[in-house]
Amino acid sequence: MNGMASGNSNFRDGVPNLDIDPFDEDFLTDPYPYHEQMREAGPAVWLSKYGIWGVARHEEGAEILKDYKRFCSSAGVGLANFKSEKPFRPPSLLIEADPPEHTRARNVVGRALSQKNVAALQEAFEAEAELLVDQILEKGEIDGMKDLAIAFPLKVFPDAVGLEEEGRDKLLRYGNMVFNVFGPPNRLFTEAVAEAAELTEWITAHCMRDALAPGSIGQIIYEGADTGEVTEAEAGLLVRSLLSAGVDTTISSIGNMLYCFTENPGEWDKLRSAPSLTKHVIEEVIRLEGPVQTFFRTSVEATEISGVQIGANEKLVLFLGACNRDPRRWDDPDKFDIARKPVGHLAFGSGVHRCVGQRIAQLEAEVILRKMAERIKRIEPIGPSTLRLNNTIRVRESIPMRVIAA
Ligand code: OVV
Repeated sequence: MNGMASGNSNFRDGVPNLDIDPFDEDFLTDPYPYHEQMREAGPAVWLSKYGIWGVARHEEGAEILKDYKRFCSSAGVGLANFKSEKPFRPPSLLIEADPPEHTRARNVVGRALSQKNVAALQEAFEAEAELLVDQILEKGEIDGMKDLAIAFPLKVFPDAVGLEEEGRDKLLRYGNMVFNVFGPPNRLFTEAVAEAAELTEWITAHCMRDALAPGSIGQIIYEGADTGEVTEAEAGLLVRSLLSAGVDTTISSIGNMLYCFTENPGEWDKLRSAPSLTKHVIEEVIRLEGPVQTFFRTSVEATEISGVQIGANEKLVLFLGACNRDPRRWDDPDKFDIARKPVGHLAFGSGVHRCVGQRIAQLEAEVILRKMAERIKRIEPIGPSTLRLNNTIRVRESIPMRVIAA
């Protein structure tokens, strides 16, 4: 199915037309050859199957993310155009909004997730990491996804937000749904939205002020309602944003980190002898194997990108994972190199929407990686890892691996 377009009614004259489906199983399983094809075809390519633009080069990806005036988010950051299609849930006040409304919401969340508030979580994160590393060393042979990449964030992050213990598996299903629904109405999308009624009811109830633990990040969000910056209902939607954005992404990143090291045992040895690289390693993992592979923007008016004419109200899909492997920007881009300091990668986005939870996400990954590097001499695969396909997130289903104590 994938290849050059031929005889498609959706043909755009004078630009590279591709009939790649970036959301089919083939692409989601191994996006990298398709990324290269799109990057080499031009600065923006016409994806005729969906009638949208694809952007796979770093320079243009960064330009679009930074320019919220020309490329808005309020029409949705998935394939659906909110100007003509009804969103499946009330839009996010953060990612599905533009300044000035976005700024007001962002300030409230930015304060809740400040350096200081996140630093206060470190001790609890470390205690949980210690416990999990004890457990995996006891077992020896583990599933890196279930035993670490899911277990760790699914405990520490909802604890930080102030969510009760009961029913946290629903968070996994909720995140999976939100990220599938950014894609086209394919099988992944349809199966996910089948759960929408149940999960929406659950998440809405658990984002209410009284559902959140005292002193939690969730309660700090509600302080924005006390000051009158947002309404009580808006504060609930902002807590929903934390729970939507903060689970799958960190699970994916920690899993992809384990995957990178099991595939590159030499890099594990290097990290153990240079633990000061830990922070950079995490950036290198998400440059190479980013959790969020795609976000969309919508052109506000007719414009151009590196000479390609874009019409008004057209969707553009940004391939963040492709930008982060653009050989125009990175040396040896497909190589996992823990000594690389990948400043400028787009895994957290860029511009006014740049990930507001970046610091807490980094802290989770840093704490678990430091603890592992301290106590584990070697990690090795004991079978093939598998992927859990999602329209937006690149995440493993399972990573069978052995851990050997230092
Ligand atoms: C970054 C992100 C992903 C998914 C959902 C949201 C944000 C939200 O604000 O709901």
